[in-house]
Amino acid sequence: MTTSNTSLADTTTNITHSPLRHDWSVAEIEALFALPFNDLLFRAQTLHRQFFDANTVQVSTLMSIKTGSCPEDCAYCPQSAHHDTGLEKEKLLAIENIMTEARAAKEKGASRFCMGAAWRSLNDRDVDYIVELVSGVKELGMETCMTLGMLKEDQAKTLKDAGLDYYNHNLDTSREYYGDIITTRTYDDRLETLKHVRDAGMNVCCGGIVGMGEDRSDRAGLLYELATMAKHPESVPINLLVQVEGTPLKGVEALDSFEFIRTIAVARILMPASYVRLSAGRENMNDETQALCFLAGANSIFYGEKLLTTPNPEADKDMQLFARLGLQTEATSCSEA
Ligand code: SAM
Ligand code: DTB
Ligand code: SF4
Repeated sequence: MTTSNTSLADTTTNITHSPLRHDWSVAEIEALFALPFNDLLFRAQTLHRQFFDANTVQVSTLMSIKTGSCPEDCAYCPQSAHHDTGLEKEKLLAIENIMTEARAAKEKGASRFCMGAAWRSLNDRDVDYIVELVSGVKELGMETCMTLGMLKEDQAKTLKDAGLDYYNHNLDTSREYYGDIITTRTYDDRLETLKHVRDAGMNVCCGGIVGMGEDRSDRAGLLYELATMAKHPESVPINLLVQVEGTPLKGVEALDSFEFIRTIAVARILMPASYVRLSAGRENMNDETQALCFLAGANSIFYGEKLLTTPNPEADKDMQLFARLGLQTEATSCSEA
């Protein structure tokens, strides 16, 4: 049998000595996707072990600090004001309520607390509140992550000075497919915020969603954008679309589980030093699929019964799965950017 692997051989065999690559081509990435499943997983797991403890998973708990009525039209999102999803919208929550959730998350074993707001962009009038929140959660000894929409350069610096460890801002899909999913802001808007985050010295958390009706070339295109950044995102969340009634993507054909696992494996190979997070969508995955994701190099999850607005597996269920797989949770993973 002929394979297209030969041209890829030296991209992952000499891994101990090779620096991280930032010059991937879409064709090379598509060739990785096309590898026999066992070869792909073996390659991803081998590389994973060069950079990480293969039996340790970082766990982050997510909380929505401002829910619903977002002006953006993201076709996947239950929080967009453009879609009638029946979601109860909420005002920005009181800091003490958020701190109570953060303490509970810490007690259950989360090392990072991620806070999300259904905003197009951070408004200057909310910056003091956000800064106070970051300091409060940091004082608990947890890492902090925020996802608040677009940031200006000075806002990114202020968040960094406040001690924010990570900023999450996803590219979501390929540049080509993006316009089918979101029309109210551009791919370049997203990249500009990511530049501000990187320049301010924060860790970048950037990934996307699969299972939105895109094809494999779009999944490769998303990973291409991430893997060719001058510095890879420290954290790469791979979300499987959570289909929500009332969103335009409700009813789209479900992605084959093996294709999801392949996406994780390719992300691991392209960005071997980054945390690859098995993100939204675990509620609809069986234990075996999740185990294969860990084998493919996923080493981070969202932990706790809720994502932002949709359900996530119960913490106890995740702990049982970790015990069955002999996985440990990581105490802290924060590296200074
Ligand atoms: N409004 C901010 C923004 O869009 O950057 C922050 C919050 S937004 C909900 C954060 C991310 O959640 C999105 O970029 C998207 O990748 C993910 N997301 C939202 N709805 C989702 C869904 N139904 N399934 C999977 N991921 C989803
Ligand atoms: C990310 O990549 N996934 C998280 C987090 N970053 C903010 C959000 C998932 C949201 C899933 C739909 C919901 O619960 O509203
Ligand atoms: Fe708003 Fe973010 Fe949802 Fe898009 S993904 S609609 S920007 S909350």
